Amino acid sequence: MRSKISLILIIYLIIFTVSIYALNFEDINNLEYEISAEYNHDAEAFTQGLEIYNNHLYEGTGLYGRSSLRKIDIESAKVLKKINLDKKYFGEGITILNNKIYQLTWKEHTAFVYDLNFNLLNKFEYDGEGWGLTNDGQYLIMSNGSQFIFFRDPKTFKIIKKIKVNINDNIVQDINELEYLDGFIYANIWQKDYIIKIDAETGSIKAYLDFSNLLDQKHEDQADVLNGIAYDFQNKSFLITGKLWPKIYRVTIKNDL
Ligand code: DDQ
Ligand code: CA
Repeated sequence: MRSKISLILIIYLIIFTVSIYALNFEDINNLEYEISAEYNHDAEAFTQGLEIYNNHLYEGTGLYGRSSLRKIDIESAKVLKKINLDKKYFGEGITILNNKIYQLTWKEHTAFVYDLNFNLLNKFEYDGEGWGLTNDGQYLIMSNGSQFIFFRDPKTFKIIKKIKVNINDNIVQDINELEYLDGFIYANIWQKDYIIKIDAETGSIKAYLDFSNLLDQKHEDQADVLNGIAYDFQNKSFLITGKLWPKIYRVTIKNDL
């Protein structure tokens, strides 16, 4: 009996190891980028959501007792508006659609909806965890720490469809902060130093950006990982940061065809 259990365990271990190795990024495009500017970022902000709307940066932060929603002037890093969430909520991804700000919570099954002045308009309840949030102009697009990304109706929060994030059919989990642009979803993977570019129809990963060279510029901690992607339409570039990072970086992709 004991040996049967250990045999099963060994088989699982082999399958697990093989699936990890299958996740090599050799087949997919490593996008070159340039960091054209850097801005200050509140190193107390545990970044869980990042988006640009009408040339202002909006940020949602996490941790119990420190969760907030902020409107920020990019150049000066000045916080123009801020509300704190009740300490029972761990704030997660944010996105703005039809002049409404949506903010997820990690394990509290609650999404908050605010107007652009941060007045609370509505709340939705959902199953499971809340991680990243973005939108394609029609649907809210949400991650929950799994390999799935869900498209939800912004009026009802109902799930319309889901995609499975994968490289050549090997699933990729821990999908975190998101940013939708032109048919693709750019995503952080929790505790990984790269951003992946996902086909929003199929879930297949088409390319990635490697930010491991930015690592020495952040704190040395397991929690302060790369997280936060916001597309800046005016400057055709992304702003990226991490949880508790002192800087936000402007990233322009060079070889994206
Ligand atoms: N999530 O972003 C992966 C969804 C949640 C991460 C929560 C990590 C909590 C760590 C607390 C560290 C305190 C500085
Ligand atoms: Ca984002």
